Amino acid sequence: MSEEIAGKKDMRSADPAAVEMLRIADREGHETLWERYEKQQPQCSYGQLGTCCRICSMGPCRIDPFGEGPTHGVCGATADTMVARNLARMAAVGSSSHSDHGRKVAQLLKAVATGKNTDYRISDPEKLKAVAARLGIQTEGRELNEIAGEVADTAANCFGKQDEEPIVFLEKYMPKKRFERLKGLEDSLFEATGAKIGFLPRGIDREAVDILHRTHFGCDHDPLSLVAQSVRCSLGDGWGGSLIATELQDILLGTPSIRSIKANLGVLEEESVNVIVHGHEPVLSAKVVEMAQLPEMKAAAEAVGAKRVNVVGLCCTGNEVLLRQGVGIAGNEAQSELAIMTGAVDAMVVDVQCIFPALADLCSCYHTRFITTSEQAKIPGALHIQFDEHNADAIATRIIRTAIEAFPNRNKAKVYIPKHTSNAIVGFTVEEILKAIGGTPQPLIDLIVNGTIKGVAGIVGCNNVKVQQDRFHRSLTSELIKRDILVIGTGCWAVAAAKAGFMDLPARELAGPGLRAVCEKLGVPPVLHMGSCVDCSRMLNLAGAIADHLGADISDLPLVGSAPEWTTEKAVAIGAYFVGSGIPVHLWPLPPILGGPAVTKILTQDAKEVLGGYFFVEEDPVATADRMEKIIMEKRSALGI
Ligand code: XCC
Ligand code: SF4
Repeated sequence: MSEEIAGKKDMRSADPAAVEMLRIADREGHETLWERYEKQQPQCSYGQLGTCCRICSMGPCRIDPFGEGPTHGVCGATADTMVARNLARMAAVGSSSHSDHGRKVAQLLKAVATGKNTDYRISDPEKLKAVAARLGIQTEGRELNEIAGEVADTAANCFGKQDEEPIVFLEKYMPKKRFERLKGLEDSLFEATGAKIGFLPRGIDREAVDILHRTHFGCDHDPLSLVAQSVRCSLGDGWGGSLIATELQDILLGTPSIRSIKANLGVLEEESVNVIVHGHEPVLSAKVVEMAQLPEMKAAAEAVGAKRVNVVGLCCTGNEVLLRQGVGIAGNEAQSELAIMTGAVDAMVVDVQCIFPALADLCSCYHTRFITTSEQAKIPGALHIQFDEHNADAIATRIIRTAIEAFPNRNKAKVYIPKHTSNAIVGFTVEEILKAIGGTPQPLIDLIVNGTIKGVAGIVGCNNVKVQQDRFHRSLTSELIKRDILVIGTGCWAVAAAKAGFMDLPARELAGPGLRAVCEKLGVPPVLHMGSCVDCSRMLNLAGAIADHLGADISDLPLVGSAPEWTTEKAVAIGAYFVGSGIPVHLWPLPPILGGPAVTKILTQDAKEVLGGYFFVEEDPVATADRMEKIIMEKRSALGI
């Protein structure tokens, strides 16, 4: 390979561990997402602009936004209708993924409360009581199981209730001013137009089904109405499904506390049986971690010549076990294939979401067992070990034994583990943040008011092959902390930030003087890991706690969001519920909306007035940081600080 090509190929990732592994991939002739992406070029520009429709069988129809060719689909649909319908469906799918995860946790809590499940227990009674109190559920003089049963029923009701009232979780958790604003918006739009447009979700499932209905052939064609429903459905995710997942997982698996972990491929151990847990639902992965520590598992590993069973995480299931059990994390989304190529992974165990089907073929080139476990995520070529939370201990044990059995088949000569790991201090839940600053949001508010910290940026989301892996995450994060903006976040961004060392104490040196001083005083890094994708609800809760404490709306606060390498429909839902909650959100790569001028205007301009939150796009990390800082400064001056 010429030096120039090699140099270009190294531009696939900003993470040195990934770059090392990609060189191995090239040498061994393994295709990764980067090569498959090349083969997809040029990608369909109608798809990129959002102006293709295949909702009915008279299509597919497409509209050239530059005015060459047809201006309407066969049914007469405009480009804006197509864009808005496609966007709404993305929000519905994203919300459904998070929320269906939340539903399962609610069902598990109910099963534990009624004694039907004995593999799990109420690990955090304090959190249970706090959630119950928030929901207005009586706790005094009641058994824990009784309270848990009622919390679970209340959660279940948010999914399936049939009346027109907003779901209880949203009503009780959303700051008062925001709730009133959305309610007022519904009323004023009705007065102005005579048409019903809703923002407050009536049922988590219902709002997703509503989108499936209204985007059926021949229903809603109005961009504003479709965008509003996308926001409503997404709010049902952020303040409903995702929030339920977070809160109830804390009750069942424990509320995370601040701790140190290691991040990057170097967490794999050459002499141990390595099991990677990948996906999103910690109900299984927490068990795999727990069972791996049993003495008989260690003995079984030793019997095949290994030191121990080393469970590590990837993506958001990784974030979950990292937060609660201190497990190391091997990487984010774009690293899943690279981890297998170390030749040191004995089993990759996956549950749902963000799992490349390419992993099946790749694992077959190694001794690695690729184990699917969810009814909702089966992949041809994988070994399926059906997970059942009522038999969790036994199934987790079987998974670990499968990995141990694979270990002797490792081709030791081919094992290569990049030595990179970074230390990361993680586990900044709202509870932990408040504890660290003395119990109320006031000290944080004071720091913002006196300008020591200018504001807070929440960064979320994925890796995207269209952006050099982790580059946007890294540059944007460092630019923001340099400007005395506290950075919090979740998901694959959090893994990128951990790998880059931003979550370790020395990263304070990279922060501006104000933020640095605060971090030194509190003994925390300038960049805070708040969890997995569903834990974006923790960011909403933090924003809500500050807003309620001040009697303000979230949209008044110097807060801003970004999804700089977003990939999935879940990221669309997250972006939409941030915007619906009053937070301006940066996106890159371009969302597929630009072919619809009315939709683009609603999301990037009109929303600012109506919701307080809005989207903006920007390709360059420094320019993005400039823009985010400007937004924060505008909010500050509006507050008179
Ligand atoms: Fe998936 Fe949550 Fe995105 Fe990563 S960050 S690629 S959604 S794993 Ni939410
Ligand atoms: Fe074409 Fe209309 Fe059918 Fe879409 S719904 S495929 S625009 S005819």
